[in-house]
Amino acid sequence: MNYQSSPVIKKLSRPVLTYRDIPYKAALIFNAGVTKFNGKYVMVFRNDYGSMDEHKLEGTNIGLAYSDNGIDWKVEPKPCFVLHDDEIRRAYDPRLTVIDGRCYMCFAVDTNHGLRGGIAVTDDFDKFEILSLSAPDNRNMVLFPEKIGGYFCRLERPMPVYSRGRDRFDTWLSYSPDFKFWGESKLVLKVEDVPFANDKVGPGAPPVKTEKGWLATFHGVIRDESMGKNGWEASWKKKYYAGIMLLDLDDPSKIIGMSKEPLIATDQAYEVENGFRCDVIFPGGMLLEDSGEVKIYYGASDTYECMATADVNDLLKLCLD
Ligand code: BMA
Repeated sequence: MNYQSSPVIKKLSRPVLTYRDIPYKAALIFNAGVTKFNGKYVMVFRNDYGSMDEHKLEGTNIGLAYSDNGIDWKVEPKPCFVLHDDEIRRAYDPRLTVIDGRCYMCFAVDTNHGLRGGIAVTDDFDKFEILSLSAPDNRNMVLFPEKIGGYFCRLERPMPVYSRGRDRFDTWLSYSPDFKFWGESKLVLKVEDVPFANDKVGPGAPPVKTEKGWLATFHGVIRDESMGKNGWEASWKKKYYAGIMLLDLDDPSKIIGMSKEPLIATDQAYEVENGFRCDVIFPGGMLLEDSGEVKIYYGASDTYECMATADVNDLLKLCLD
């Protein structure tokens, strides 16, 4: 089944950021986190660097860009965050949330002993203090912008292997008093709840507060064994869609409503052709403007960073109808 983007979604006619915009070695620019901090739009983006022409990748870092309007971005001269040592291979897929005037960055970490989810805090995007790294396997973490019931909250996607069979990964919520210790974990969104997923569902952008609830994007993944070559790789058998749901303001483990159709699907040429992994939409940033416009930032085909807009009331309606 080929799903389409919701009619409430307006995509920009081009990616907001590609390797061409980066003043240092860059190839795949995608899965960014975006927020507003100190009066500016800030983006941290994943850069899998190497050669676009030869389809060769050498490493990963996280780059930094600023914007006055959320559409035109200026990239800083060097990457802002790199993790690499004997144990840690790389950090990637950053997400940003401002809490009490400080900027928190969640990220995924590949290590020699599993995939971990990290949380760091920064005031200037130069110095980062790492507050926690989860036990493996867990990642795709996003923080809510305020305490709920006296605790900080994060959505996350652990990866159970023995109990659910291969790749049946659901979205969970955990609480923390201090960003270091996480617990009271609750199951939020199950793969089987989402018609456009048969493989995994994970958090997208950090949730946005509205009068009706926490508006939260997520990714829904369909594995289709009949798919073959669909990008740089010899074979790529998955499609990623962005979905949208509404979580209870006081108990964000409770889903108030969810759109049964994807919010964003691939359709633009740069989303379906010549990418590293085509047909992937991976939302990582969502901003609610005073006008009611919602800006949604997403990685497309693991190759470009893109943006779409929608009206907040249309998004709420999608969740509640
Ligand atoms: C996931 C993550 C994402 C990526 C997606 C599609 O497992 O690795 O970073 O965008 O796969 O390849």
